[in-house]
Amino acid sequence: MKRFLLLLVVMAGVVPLALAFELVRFDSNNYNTWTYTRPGFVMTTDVINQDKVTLYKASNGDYTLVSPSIMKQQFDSVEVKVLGYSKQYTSSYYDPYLGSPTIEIINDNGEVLKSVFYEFEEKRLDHTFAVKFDVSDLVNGSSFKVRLACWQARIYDAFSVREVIVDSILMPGDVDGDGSVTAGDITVLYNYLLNDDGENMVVGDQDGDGSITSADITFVYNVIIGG
Ligand SMILES: [Ca+2]
Ligand SMILES: [Ca+2]
Repeated sequence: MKRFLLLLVVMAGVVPLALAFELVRFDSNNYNTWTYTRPGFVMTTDVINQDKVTLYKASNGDYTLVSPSIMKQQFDSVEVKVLGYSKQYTSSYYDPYLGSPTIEIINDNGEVLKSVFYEFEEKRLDHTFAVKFDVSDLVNGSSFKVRLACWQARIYDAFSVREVIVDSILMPGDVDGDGSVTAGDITVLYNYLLNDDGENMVVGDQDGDGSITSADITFVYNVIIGG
């Protein structure tokens, strides 16, 4: 064990401040598992690229975009990054406030767990923004979805969604998700490497290089000695 720790010290390097892992994505190449509640509308790569996935309040209901189910794992927060367009922004009818989207975390029954109204202040074509949600109160292993809506928008204020990326934000080094970084996190990784059963442990890839190796143990060790 002493030699093991010595190896860790030798491998010590720079510790990034935050870790983010992509959970789900919506764009013209990744949309099949997303739900767009617009009757008769067929979502294709072309219609997404033409900014036709518009969110607004229609006479036959609200057009919303909902992510697939996301399993809550060992992470405390998620970041929802959105790129979209307001094509009617030069119209005198266009009101950026009305076209502002609401981003929600909902459960599988559609009940709202968290909600943020992201206010657009400028009349402009493109809107890029990110909203962070604390999901530490959700039980690990439970599932949730992300819903985007423009509850107040009319057709003139519609917001078209081009891209949505939902990232999990991890506390660097907290492999077991207990809220602190301790030797226990190294033990979890160490045991994983010893008994590699081929299962995917997303949070184990602490340095984000795509695989779980001794470098990830080093990463956690650096967090401990650095903090
Ligand atoms: Ca921990
Ligand atoms: Ca790694």
